[in-house]
Amino acid sequence: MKATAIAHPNFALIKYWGKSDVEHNVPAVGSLSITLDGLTTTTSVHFDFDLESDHFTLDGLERPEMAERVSGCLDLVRGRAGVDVRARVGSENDFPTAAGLASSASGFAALAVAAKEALGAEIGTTELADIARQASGSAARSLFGGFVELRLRPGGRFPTETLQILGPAEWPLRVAVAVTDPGPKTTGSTEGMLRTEQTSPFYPAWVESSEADLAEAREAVARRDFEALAEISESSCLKMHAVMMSARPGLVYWNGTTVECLHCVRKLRAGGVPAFFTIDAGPQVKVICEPDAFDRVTAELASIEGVQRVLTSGLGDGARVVES
Ligand code: 2P0
Repeated sequence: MKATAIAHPNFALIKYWGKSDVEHNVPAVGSLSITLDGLTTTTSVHFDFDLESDHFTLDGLERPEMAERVSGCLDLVRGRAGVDVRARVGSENDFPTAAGLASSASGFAALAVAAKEALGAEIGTTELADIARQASGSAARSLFGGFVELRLRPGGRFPTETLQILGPAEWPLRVAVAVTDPGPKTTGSTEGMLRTEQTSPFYPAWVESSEADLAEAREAVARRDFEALAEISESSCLKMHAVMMSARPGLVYWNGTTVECLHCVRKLRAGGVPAFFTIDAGPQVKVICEPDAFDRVTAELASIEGVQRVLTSGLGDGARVVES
């Protein structure tokens, strides 16, 4: 009853921010993302009837503040497998945790896959994505590789459906992450989303406009139209940050270097370099580019004062079992 799985973070190009059902963690908007191959979470789950409670370590340290969410995810898998047994869970990230690098996405995707394997539970892909989504909205997307869409399915068997829309090799874009502050973010995503919903006057407009953004991005991906994807992705990112900033108190995840990076990328694209940015709930700037532009993009980002390091990645596969 032991298995190890790996998963990679994903970065949303059309963003998820807000929940229609907090208790069941149902997103208020669909999202579209790319799964990376460069950063990896490795999670081992060992179910053991001798344990009285679940045990969880992240990068070798006990993290009691995350234990409830981990056990909640395990409960869903245990419920489907019909067994009542506790687990020892060890998770390792080869990149900074909780710094806006989507560690909860890769973490809960790897956890769901490893737990299902360890219990030999018969859970289909759609249902496993739904289990991961309940643990962390973005985690459902890391179950799949390449370009991935999470769609709302009100009234369906599951409230969302997650699917791959293009494989990683079908449009092999590259990603450079300018790390401007590797420390943990000031406000967690769940808290930030609730504050935004409750206090931003622009939140309804954000939700209303998301379907059109998704459709535009989906079409750009289908056509492999880089410029169109760049425009709609930067628009979704900036719109999400605008609605975050309009909460009370406003959520400002950026630092000065974040803004410098954003201008750098815009200048590069205006000069014909195929690159665009996206920024999540943290100050790091993720730059997506065509392979030919990759060296130029990483060199430009590395030269910006305040950029501490540049992580690089291609597009990769979804979460998978590596040992059972
Ligand atoms: C996203 N983010 O689409 C957006 C953009 C951050 C900014 O999904 O509350 O950790 O656990 O469902 O998945 C981060 O949110 O939030 C996120 P919960 P999660 O990638």
